[in-house]
Amino acid sequence: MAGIRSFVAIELPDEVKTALANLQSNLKAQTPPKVVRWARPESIHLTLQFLGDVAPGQVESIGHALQEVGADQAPFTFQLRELGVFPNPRRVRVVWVGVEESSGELASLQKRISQALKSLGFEPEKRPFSPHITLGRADRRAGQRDLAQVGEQIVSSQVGAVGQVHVDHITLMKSDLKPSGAVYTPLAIAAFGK
Ligand code: 3AM
Repeated sequence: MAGIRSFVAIELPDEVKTALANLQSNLKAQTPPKVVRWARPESIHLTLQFLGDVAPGQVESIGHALQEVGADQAPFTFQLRELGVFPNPRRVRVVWVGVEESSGELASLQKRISQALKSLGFEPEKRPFSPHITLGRADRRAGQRDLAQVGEQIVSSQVGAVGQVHVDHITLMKSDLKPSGAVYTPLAIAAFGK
């Protein structure tokens, strides 16, 4: 049976999605067209771990593993501030909003998720966790010069505080890749219990 493309995410409240949509509108107005494919505001999230294709029979045990992690987690808050790009301004692939959380709760939550999923056979990402909110991705047809110009514009922008997110659950999300963009659907929710 086909796998279910999945990832673990933090969902964002509607007011933050509205703030991100406004930010995207400003950026769209300031950047050349067809260089960045902007994410649909309603589907913007923070990815904690990408799982790839999951067997349908595994969804329940992943949900349980996440619920155990959530039961031992207290709610916390992070800030969204400023813009950046991956991997660097000359070679833009992802345009993101920065995540600030000084207590270390977010990194420790991500580590516990990755440990719980490792015991179910999902290898942790080799790259260090770099929390961010993807606003858009480089269009495959965009030229290097346009991309470098947008990269420079983004990293020299000063947008300051964009919003605040109170986190009280994590979500196992299904990703359906469609020509018009990925469509995300929650498969399981793990509420924080501490
Ligand atoms: O929320 P962001 O954009 O950071 O980039 C994909 C997205 O993260 C990422 O998983 C999230 C939901 O699609 N993703 C997609 N394919 C991936 C892969 N092969 C991946 N992350 C790591 N490895």
